[in-house]
Amino acid sequence: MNLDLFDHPDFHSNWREDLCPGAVVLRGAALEDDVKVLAEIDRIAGLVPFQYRATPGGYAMSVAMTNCGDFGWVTDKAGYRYQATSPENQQQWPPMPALFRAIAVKAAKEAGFPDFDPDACLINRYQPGAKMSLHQDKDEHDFGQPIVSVSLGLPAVFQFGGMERSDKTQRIQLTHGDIVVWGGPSRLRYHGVLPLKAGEHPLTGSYRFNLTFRKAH
Ligand code: MD3
Ligand code: FE
Repeated sequence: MNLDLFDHPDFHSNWREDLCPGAVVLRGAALEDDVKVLAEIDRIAGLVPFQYRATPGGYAMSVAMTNCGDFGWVTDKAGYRYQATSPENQQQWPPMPALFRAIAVKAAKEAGFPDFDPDACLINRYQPGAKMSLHQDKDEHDFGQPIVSVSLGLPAVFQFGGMERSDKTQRIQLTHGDIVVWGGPSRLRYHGVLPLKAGEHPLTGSYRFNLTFRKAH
């Protein structure tokens, strides 16, 4: 047995946890691309800055957001929706980088969704205290397509429940490099993120980033 393998800087752990039918965690699956992905996030945020958008009820979200791809997810007093342009500058969102698409498509394939064809990537940025209340992702047109989530930076406690808001929830920690694929019978489960604990990550400082890849249209 060659234990040195595990000390080598090129060795990245990557293991699979089946959470519930249709939901798979690929631990560490984005580690090998972390620096490149973070550089792309920086570049995209330079084109369309992170915004604290308002919910339809008029409250500012604690999570800051931007998007890339053919469509971006936005919210304001008119409601939640996908649109092809940014409300800030009326321009198309920056294209989805080929690397982003490749990571998402590969993860979906590993989780049993070989036809995933994302056209939207929502980029969430959490600072300490930022959270996302329990919700369903149901603004997409085809629930047969999964959602792929990539976590980077500070760890978060992710919460997922069932098909009703009142269903019992489970908690899992999502850390730097983890990818989760939510499809099939898990696609419409309620989920959320507990308030981010303050900390310092060597690559992202005091932030957590989460990319969610979706087929919006
Ligand atoms: C479970 N984002 O942007 S990603 C969201 O960490 C969102 O920023 C969270 O929920 C975040 O909508 C969680 C994990 C996730 C994404 C979609 C799901 C879990 C899901 C869809 C169905 C069930
Ligand atoms: Fe969600």
